[in-house]
Amino acid sequence: MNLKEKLENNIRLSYDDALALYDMDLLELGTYASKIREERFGKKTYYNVNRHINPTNICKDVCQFCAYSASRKNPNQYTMTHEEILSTLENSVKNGIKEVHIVSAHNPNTGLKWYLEIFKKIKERYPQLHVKALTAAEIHFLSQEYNKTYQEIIDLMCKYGVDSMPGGGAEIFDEDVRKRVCGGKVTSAQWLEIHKLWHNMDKKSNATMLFGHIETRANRIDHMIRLRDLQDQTNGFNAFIPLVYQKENNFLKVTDFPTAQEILKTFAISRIVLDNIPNLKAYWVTSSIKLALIAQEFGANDLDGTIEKESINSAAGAASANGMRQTEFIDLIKNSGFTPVERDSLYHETATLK
Ligand code: V47
Repeated sequence: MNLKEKLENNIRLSYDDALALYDMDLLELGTYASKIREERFGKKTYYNVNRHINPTNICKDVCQFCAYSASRKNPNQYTMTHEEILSTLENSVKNGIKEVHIVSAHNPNTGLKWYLEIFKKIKERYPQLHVKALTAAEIHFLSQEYNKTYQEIIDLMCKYGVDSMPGGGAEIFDEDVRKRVCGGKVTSAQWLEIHKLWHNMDKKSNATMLFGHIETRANRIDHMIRLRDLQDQTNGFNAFIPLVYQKENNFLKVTDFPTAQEILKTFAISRIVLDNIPNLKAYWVTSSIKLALIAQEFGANDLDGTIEKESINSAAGAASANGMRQTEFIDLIKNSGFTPVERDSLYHETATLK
């Protein structure tokens, strides 16, 4: 069977097939990806009302692409107290957030309890709030720093009230590229192992892929296939999130940036190759809202959320520091011909707006 026959008959693609998709015409690729999206979601596009909090930017690791962590490029170190985090949340809860997404740098000075007790405090004050927190990179850091196994950290996360895990820290799985962009932190195998352990607790997580820097198309396909293999075993990933590399204020020397066509192809290919991960998120923060809206025509069915404040990607140049108003989000999705559907963190629909 040739590639087009496989696409027409929804046959799972091999690594070589998947790589060959990049040579296909963009609009043809978009048609195949849209067909899959339409069959599963029709015109619905999911978003959620959430708040991002990044409690510290002091980091033991040095990722070349990161502009957020405190370094000679970003001398403004900070670590929030639990009171500061809770008072930040007070306003957000009044604004109607359903999820708090907490990701920190790898700060060796705070102690393990600072990382964990905040979840318990949030749950005590706002039991209805979904806590999405601690990337596999943070879990790896905490396990090394405090001499605990991954499973012990995961048990503590469950005990302290973490509901789901975000997809950060995956970057790009290819070992050579990974060494160059973020050598020293969680390895690809460890990232996958941590998510597997989390899924084995009957919990959900997301998976990201940082692309548009020094990786090749082949590296992206390899990344997707490693995720697809794990998802076959666990079915624990809710969403795949291709993150477009932002170039400001970091240490990585990149000269060739992906065109909009290349970004859209990557979305469409993700939708086709990751046949077992239900949601494809066009994270508007890194793709820009304009391209995220167009990505709806290339397989994406989720645009993430209102965010309120974003520090990691905005430090590297993304226009996301102040999030987006819910009304604006809804209007943009509607005006692009799709139906905005508010979802909770586990992708249950909470409100559909006609
Ligand atoms: O892992 C860091 C990325 C990630 C840059 O799970 C950069 O729902 C682009 O994972 N250019 C953290 N990206 C953000 C993240 C995330 C975001 C939204 C939703 C979810 C989810 C997860 O940000 C890091 C890293 O890959 N990042 N620097 C940069 N210069």
